[in-house]
Amino acid sequence: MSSDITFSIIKPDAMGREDEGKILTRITEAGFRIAALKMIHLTLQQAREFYAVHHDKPFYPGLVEFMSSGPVIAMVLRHENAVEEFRNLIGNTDPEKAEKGTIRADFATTIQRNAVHGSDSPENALREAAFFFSSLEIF
Ligand code: 3AN
Repeated sequence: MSSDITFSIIKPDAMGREDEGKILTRITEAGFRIAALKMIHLTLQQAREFYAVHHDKPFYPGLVEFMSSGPVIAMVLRHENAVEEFRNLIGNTDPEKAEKGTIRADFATTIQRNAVHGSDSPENALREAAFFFSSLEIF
């Protein structure tokens, strides 16, 4: 399966601090091309569906409440080996463990409020992109 796209969300914590411009600059300066982008305020139900894979985890209720707490920016990004390259750019889920210079090291505050989402596999990138965008909206 193609790995030239990944899917990302700039999360409500980063949006609330108005860090979205700086984060988008970091993403494009790292060579990612924006193939689709929209700002959206997820309902609780939409957040539950998006994170359904985590429904049995203890952090799930807090995660879906947080992700529906304010607007987010959802985007599809193009790059060679996009999924892996983007996860390298954002760093570890836990900002305490995120490598210096990564987006999460610089913008995340906690493991939950971790500024950005990045798909963890090419299959999930396609599924997540299709959750937010129709094929006509991905360039
Ligand atoms: P990643 O986003 O780095 O792929 P996942 O898929 O394991 O991480 O987790 C999805 C989201 O769930 C994370 N981005 C984070 O917001 C939240 N999360 C993961 N682990 C925890 C945890 N232990 N406590 C609170 N929230 C968590």
